[in-house]
Amino acid sequence: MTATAVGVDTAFTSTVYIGIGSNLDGPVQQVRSARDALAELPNTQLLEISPLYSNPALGPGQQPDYVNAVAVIETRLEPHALLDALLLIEVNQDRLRGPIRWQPRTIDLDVLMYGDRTIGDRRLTVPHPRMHERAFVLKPLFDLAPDLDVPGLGSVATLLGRLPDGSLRRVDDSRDAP
Ligand code: A4P
Ligand code: MG
Repeated sequence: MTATAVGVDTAFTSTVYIGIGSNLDGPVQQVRSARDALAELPNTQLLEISPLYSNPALGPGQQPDYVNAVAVIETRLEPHALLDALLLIEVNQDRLRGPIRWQPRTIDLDVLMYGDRTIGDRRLTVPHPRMHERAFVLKPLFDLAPDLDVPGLGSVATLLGRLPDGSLRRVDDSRDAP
């Protein structure tokens, strides 16, 4: 059963929030492409994507600004299968990985939250370990789910309230992507 055709039986699904970021090769279009790819995942339904926000890169050297957003899905994919699917979407969008951390990238897809589960193994840490420090994650997450609690960390609203969000600029997504 595919999500797009008949929906996903929510008795067996988890609600998952995915962080989306891009600062290379047309970031707005990259985010749109990732959204479309999420909508095509098997046993998954894309519920909503947040507004898009442009903001300065966190990382080494001079980098282009990022466009960030958060998507919420209902999925029957288990966490590691979902991670594999996200990595494949990244590959399909020409994501290259170099030796330096936090280099510019065409697309980055992070599992921010997987239901109320906490996961900590070699491949996956959930909730995402840096999400509570980042307005470019918390603001779009708040837009989607203002009452959400992050397991072990507190409410999104409280976490966001602790951070300056002055550097986030909402992208007008109705226009053609640059
Ligand atoms: N991994 C572990 N937990 C997770 C998770 N919850 N979601 C592992 C996704 N992956 C997770 O990721 C490295 C490995 O993390 C994966 O293979 C997976 O097994 P990566 O995508 O290859 O590398 P990365 O994203 O550069 O690494 P890192 O340290 O996770 O970076 P972040 O925290 O994702 O930050 N500035 C702005 N303005 N906006 C951004 O979106 N993003 C980053 C990357 C830096 N600066 C940014 C932004
Ligand atoms: Mg990543």
